Amino acid sequence: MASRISRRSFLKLAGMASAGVAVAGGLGGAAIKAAMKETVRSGEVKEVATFCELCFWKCGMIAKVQDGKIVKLEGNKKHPLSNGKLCPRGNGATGLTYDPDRLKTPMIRTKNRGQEMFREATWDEALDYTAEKMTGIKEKYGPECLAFFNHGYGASQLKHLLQAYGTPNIAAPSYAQCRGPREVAFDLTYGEEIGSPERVDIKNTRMLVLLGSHLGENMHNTQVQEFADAIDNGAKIVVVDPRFSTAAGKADWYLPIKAGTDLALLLSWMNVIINEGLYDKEYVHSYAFGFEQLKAHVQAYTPERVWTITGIKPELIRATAREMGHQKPGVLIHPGRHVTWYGDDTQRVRAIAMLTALLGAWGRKGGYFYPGSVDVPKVKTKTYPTPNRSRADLMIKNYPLASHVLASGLCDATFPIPNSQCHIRGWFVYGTNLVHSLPNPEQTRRALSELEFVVVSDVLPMEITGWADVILPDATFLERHDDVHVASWREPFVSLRQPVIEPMYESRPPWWVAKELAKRLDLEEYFPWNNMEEYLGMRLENAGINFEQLKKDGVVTFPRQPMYLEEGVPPAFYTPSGKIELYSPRLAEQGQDPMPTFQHHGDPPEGYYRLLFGRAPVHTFGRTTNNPVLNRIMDENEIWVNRHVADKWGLKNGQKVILQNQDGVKSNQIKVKVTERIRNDCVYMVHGFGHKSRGLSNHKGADDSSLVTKYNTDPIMGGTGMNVNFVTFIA
Ligand SMILES: Nc1nc2c(c(=O)[nH]1)N[C@H]1C(S)=C(S)[C@@H](COP(=O)(O)OP(=O)(O)OC[C@H]3O[C@@H](n4cnc5c(=O)[nH]c(N)nc54)[C@H](O)[C@@H]3O)O[C@H]1N2
Ligand SMILES: Nc1nc2c(c(=O)[nH]1)N[C@H]1C(S)=C(S)[C@@H](COP(=O)(O)OP(=O)(O)OC[C@H]3O[C@@H](n4cnc5c(=O)[nH]c(N)nc54)[C@H](O)[C@@H]3O)O[C@H]1N2
Ligand code: SF4
Ligand SMILES: [Mo]
Repeated sequence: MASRISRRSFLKLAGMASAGVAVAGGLGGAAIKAAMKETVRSGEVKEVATFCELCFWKCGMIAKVQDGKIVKLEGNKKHPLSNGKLCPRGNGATGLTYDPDRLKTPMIRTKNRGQEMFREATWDEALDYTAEKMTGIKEKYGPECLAFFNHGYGASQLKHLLQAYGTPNIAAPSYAQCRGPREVAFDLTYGEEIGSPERVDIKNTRMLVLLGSHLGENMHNTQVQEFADAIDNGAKIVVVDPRFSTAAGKADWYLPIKAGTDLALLLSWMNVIINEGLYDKEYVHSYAFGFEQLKAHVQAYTPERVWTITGIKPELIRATAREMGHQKPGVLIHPGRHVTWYGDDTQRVRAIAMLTALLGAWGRKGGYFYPGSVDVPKVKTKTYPTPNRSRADLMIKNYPLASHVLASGLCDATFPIPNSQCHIRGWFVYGTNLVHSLPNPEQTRRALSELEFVVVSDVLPMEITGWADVILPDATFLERHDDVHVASWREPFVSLRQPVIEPMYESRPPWWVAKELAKRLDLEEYFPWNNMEEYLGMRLENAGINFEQLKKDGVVTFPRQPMYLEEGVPPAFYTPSGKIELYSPRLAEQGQDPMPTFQHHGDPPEGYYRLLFGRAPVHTFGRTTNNPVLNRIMDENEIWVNRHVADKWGLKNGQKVILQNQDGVKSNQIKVKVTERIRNDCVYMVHGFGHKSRGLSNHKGADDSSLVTKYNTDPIMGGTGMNVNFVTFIA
């Protein structure tokens, strides 16, 4: 077990050591600083407040602009998600805006789809062509046959356009490939989703339990800052991970679990907590439903039996369970975010929700709080048409509990399905590199070849843009207005994105594209404003928010409301029974197991290792791995290999290998990292490297998604569990 390190050294590891001194801060600060100070500037420095989009956390940011160039980015001290700090990616966001590889003009395909051959086009040409194809699909097949894939805040006005056009088939990979199972699991148990930013009281917790969630590598700014606070406050920390993560270095207990067995551990913890009477009896008695069934259900999961499943010794299972009982109710079993691991993910996260209930930690200080909210209604426009056909991803039929459309489901529906109501004919893609984010990329490429029309809005020539018929070069977040971010949080707040500089090249903001397309699609009535500033003015005025002040401050916060049951929040649970549902009648009705039951996920065959993947502090998926500023810090990924495994294969640190998965698919070359910090039955890499697109400068490293040919579908909500692939070394 590693010794505990201090808050400062933790923040330093995570690259955020310098409170407020953003650009020079922490990991690689000097490199970022060097990259941004290439030219000496003399003009006045102007400060513009906005919020970051290098990931989806939306931290408040202050940009310093001199002679029309962004010279520095800092965290906004007034913004509750940044508290004056940005993570290393936010610090290096100018690397995106000033990336020489950026898409500079609209383009139209000249050769076969997927061959990455385009000619430059004018905006009029690109928009006329897109509108003509959209009209064609609507007339020939119906508007439902156009799917809109999106990720990120820039999509809001385009989403409005596509809803006005009449398609219900709107999806992001952040649901079925990320947090969908978590939202469904908590909704089934408490009648409420977790949402983002997560309602987790990390800074006040007495005990933090992380299953996978690799805070410190997963750099969601506020959570990393609060993790450091928790360390400072002496919170007990348990990290469960087959890999000794950055967070594991801070743990009192590190549990090197066999991948895919967390559900057994969770059930065993509940076994100990119930059998030793360590649960919050009053809370469970007053608010929960199905305790007796749960008690009976967990009897099979004794620590001795679960040891043989997870590899975690019974005394360690008992010691950590007892500590939870001792520290309750201020215990946070973190719900995770990227939870699509093995296909039974809703059940695993339900076990997290149930353990939380036993500890009385939902609605309690140090557990899950009730976030305050503020109402900022959207500007009213004409009502959207009602689609004639149901969502094409078939989820209404197969996954009635899914609360959002499944991106993977829309991809499936691009192939003709017998008796299907809707067969997708066109894709409108905004800010998502589907070839790298959906499982089984070969199937995604086949879907892309089948389509009648593909339009992609992006900022870089990514893999997905290579498949477009029309490419629309988006302005980066530092060059545009988007809709306001209305956030539920301890203190609810409203945050503004506004342009820091003018859009470079021929790039244009998405709200402008939406409005221009609306003109061509006869949908102008839905856009009764001339520009985004006018739209925002209308929206904010309706909500009584001073726009001029917001432009200056970047954020307006509203008073903190009671957050905990102990502060008087009424104990309301929005399930059908009005109670916390430990036993789930809704799952039983759907023919699903009303209680989470552990299932084996198979062991790797001889000579193969389970492929795991995650995040690096300085990158966000593949969207930053071409960023010249961030690449000065890390420009390729490595494959983590246990020392004994490396010895067996004769692999040396730094040597390059090719990985091959169970279906014979090979990766690019990737450097070996020989380490004791991972179990010997799995290997690990950071997701997002190994780009193949010709227009990008950085092709280094390997791409995990090409090896994810297999996935297990979550029977409850259709999420795609992707940690089920095995790889071996072939060179
Ligand atoms: N720097 C950075 N931060 C990010 C992002 C980014 O791209 N870059 N992306 C953001 C997004 S969208 C998301 S969803 C989150 C994702 O971040 P998390 O929700 O933290 O992601 P996970 O997939 O849970 O975490 C990967 C970790 O899980 C471990 N793991 C793999 N299999 C198992 C298992 O079976 N059991 C256990 N206990 N552990 C396992 C891996 O070893 C690795 O340490 O990060 C967010 N933050
Ligand atoms: N194999 C594998 N698959 C995964 C994951 C994994 O770890 N491994 N993680 C899963 C998770 S947690 C998530 S949330 C999803 C994320 O999946 P995606 O959202 O698809 O993430 P990226 O692959 O980074 O693709 C982002 C795309 O948006 C573009 N982009 C960036 N900024 C802008 C902008 O301002 N405007 C426009 N128009 N485009 C922009 C980028 O250039 C890039 O093409 O992937 C999921 N899929
Ligand atoms: S966590 Fe980092 S990349 Fe994400 S929004 Fe905040 S500063 Fe930007
Ligand atoms: Mo995600």
